[in-house]
Formats: sequence, structure tokens, C-alpha cells
Amino acid sequence: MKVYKIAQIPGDGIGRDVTAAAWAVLTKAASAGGFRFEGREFPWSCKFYKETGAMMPDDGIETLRGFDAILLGAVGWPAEVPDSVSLHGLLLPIRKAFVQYANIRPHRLLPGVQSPLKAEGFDILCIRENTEGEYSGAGGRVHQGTADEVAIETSIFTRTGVERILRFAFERARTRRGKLASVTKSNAQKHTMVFWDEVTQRLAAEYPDIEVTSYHIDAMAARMVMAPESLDVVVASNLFGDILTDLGAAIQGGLGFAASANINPDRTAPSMFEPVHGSAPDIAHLGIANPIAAIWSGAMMLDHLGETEAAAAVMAAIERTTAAGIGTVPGKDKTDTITEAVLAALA
Ligand code: GGG
Repeated sequence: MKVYKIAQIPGDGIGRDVTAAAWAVLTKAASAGGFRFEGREFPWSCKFYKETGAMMPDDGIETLRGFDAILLGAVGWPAEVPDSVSLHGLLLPIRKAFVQYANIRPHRLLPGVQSPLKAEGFDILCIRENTEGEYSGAGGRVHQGTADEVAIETSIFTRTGVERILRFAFERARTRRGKLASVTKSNAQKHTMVFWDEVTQRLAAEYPDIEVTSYHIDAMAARMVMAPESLDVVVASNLFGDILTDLGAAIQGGLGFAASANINPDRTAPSMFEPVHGSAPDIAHLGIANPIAAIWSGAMMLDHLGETEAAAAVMAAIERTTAAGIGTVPGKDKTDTITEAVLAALA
């Protein structure tokens, strides 16, 4: 029997609740599909940071390298650890070390879920550059605490990084409706974003079958609200993709429905699957977090592992659950109720 080794990092806050839900569904999907998961849980989190001074041990990356995939919950406990420390101590180094350069985030309405914008008929695949750009961590501060203080954050866009994410997006567009929206702010940011636009135009010549449109981020934000059904694949830099996908989550009913996959397309290291939402400390341990985003992320993991039938079964179970009105309204149903409904709907 095929056995997949999965590293589980529940993280902080509701991360623990939603990864437990996803794990229960994944375990059942595996047994129905004739394969098995062997999970190992890592306590890396803000609590771990408080105890050890680091978000993960020095050999954390090397430890994770031995797994087939990583299932992550959420990171952040801003009352105790600055968000910049938790993000740069765990999530971002994993994405970078494992060359998970494509962050894939689907935005569509599940049956029974209402978009707060009353949007319908949209199916957007956001592809976020995930290893460089505005989140490179380069920069510094001088004259701290004085009137002359200066803070600099350097965006790093490499030819390798920009080409590979755009090529990935073109290829994805080919498997869908053949439309690609490339998002920058090249009128205001005249180095990195102009470079991104140039690479987009050059690659467009290699993909004559793909209809490519370049948008500025502000115009894209408006389009996602006003005409989301006009969009197919949307590709953007790390920061712009991060922001647009919270907007996408809002259009699809809320962050409780937004799944994501941090993919290493070359399969030279494990990929990581996590809901888009954060740790939501305000509702942590109340048992009301919506686990659907985490379960959907688990379905994306199944797909990536090649277990496409099991992935489809989990998605069908999620859809049967929301179609029955369970988990469709934020805060209405308990995490356990939604999880049990998905488990029951899993054929
Ligand atoms: N579930 C992932 C999580 O904890 N997200 C919090 C966050 O702010 N992430 C920023 C990012 O995805 O780059």
C-alpha cells in the first residue's frame, strides 16, 4: 500500500482546529482510496518561539525535507510575537528553501455559499509568486528612534523568479479557459514592475493561444469586485498576490473558504498546503473556525500527490456539505459539525 509521509504544522490559534479537521478528512479519503498517510506533527509556532527563541529549530528545514508534503494551519500570535517575526521565522523560509515558487489560490463559489458582493459565475485561479519580490526580507533601518530614522524594504525580482512564475501561469491558463491577467503597478514602480511586464510580453509570444492582459493592481482590485466572472488565471507578485487573494476570499464568501497550495513545480522538495486565513486569535479554541479552507487545501495536497480521485472525492464532499447549508455562514456552525458533515458526505 502506498504510504505518504506528511509533516503537520498546526501553528497558532485556529490553525490547530482546522488542521485537525483536514487530517480527519484526509485520513478517511486515503483509506477509501487504498493508500495511507503517515503523519508527524511539529509544534512550531509562536508558543514554540516563546519557549525556544525560534519559530522552528535550526535543522527544521532539513527535517521537513524528508516528507512528501507539509500540511500547515496558520501562523501568528501578535499579542506575544510580532507578526514579522513569526512570518519570517516559519512560513517564508519554508517556501523559499523548498522553492515553492507558485502559490495557487482558487476562488469560486461553493454551492450554497453567498458572495457578500452577490457575485456569481466566477472561477478565478490566482497564482502568486511565492519566494521573492516584496517579501524578500532585504532592507534595513538606520537612526532608529531618531527624527532621522530611515526604513528601507527592497523588492527583489530576478529573471529566474519572474520567468518561472509567469511560465507556470501561462501553462495553467492552457489547462483552463485560456485567459491570463498579469498584475503589476508598472506606471508607478518603474524597475521591478516594468521588468515583470516585459517578461510577460516576451512569454506571450510563446503562448499565442493564451489571451494575455496586463492590469495595474488598483484596476485589478476593482475588476475582481465588479466583474470577477471576466477573469480566469490571475498572476501577481508576492505582495500583490497576497492582497488580491484576500479579496478573492471575500468574494467567495470569506476567508473560511479560501484554500492554497505552495507548490514546488519541479518536485525537488516537498510542497506545502495551507488555508489562506491566519490564526484568528479572537476565535481560537472557540470551536467555530470554518475548516473548509483547510480541507480544500488538503484536497489540493491529494491532487499534487497524484491521488486525483481522492482529491475529487474530498471536493465533492465539501460541495455536498455546503449545498446542504452546513458551513456556509461564518460562525453559524461549529468546526466539528462541519467536519463531521464533510466526513459523512465522503463517499
Ligand atoms: N494559513 C497561513 C497563515 O498563517 N497566513 C498568515 C499570513 O499572514 N500569511 C502571509 C502569507 O501568506 O504570506
